[in-house]
Amino acid sequence: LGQKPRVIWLTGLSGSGKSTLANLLEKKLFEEGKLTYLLDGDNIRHGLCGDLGFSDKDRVENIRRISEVAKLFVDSGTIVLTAFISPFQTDRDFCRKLLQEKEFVEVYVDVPLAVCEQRDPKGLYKKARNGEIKDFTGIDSTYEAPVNPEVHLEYQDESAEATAERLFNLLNEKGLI
Ligand code: GGZ
Repeated sequence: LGQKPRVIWLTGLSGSGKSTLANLLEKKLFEEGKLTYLLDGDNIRHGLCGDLGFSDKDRVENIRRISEVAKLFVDSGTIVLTAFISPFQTDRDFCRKLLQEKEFVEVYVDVPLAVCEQRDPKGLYKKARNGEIKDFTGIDSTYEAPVNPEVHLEYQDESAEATAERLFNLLNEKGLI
């Protein structure tokens, strides 16, 4: 296929734009003739992980299953993009350890909580503040920012398209895709 199978793992708060960026990145990779697969809440949380909620324990299991699936896709030669909050460093490290060196690319989509809360595209932060949703990441559930990500992507005051382009270029420059 002439491509480097790997996992591009986006982590960040709810509303940070992970899914949007992953979709735009996937488009760019497709244009380059790469075989990709995007894992996100839409195709994971309704099916494979439909039995899981948002307790710490369920999030750990969610990320464990996603990691195992991602590994299978990498075995098949695919570039996997994932877009999950994945709040815990140990769980992201679990996926890293499942893979070979350089096959796990951790991308920190760094958007301050206040900005995510301002964007609030689904009104979930408002509900979390009202107590209608509990265990909400950043409000009453922990988010551990990556300790040493391959890419630290700050994303504010810029369009999704421009940010995705910046991400694509960063990955290219670092030889990660
Ligand atoms: C965080 C929640 C919660 C709670 C529902 N906490 O912005 P979204 O809607 O589209 O993305 C969030 C998504 C998070 O699912 P993940 O599978 O990525 O989470 S994790 O990696 O932590 O397992 C949000 C929605 O689900 N959502 N309740 N309590 N996000």
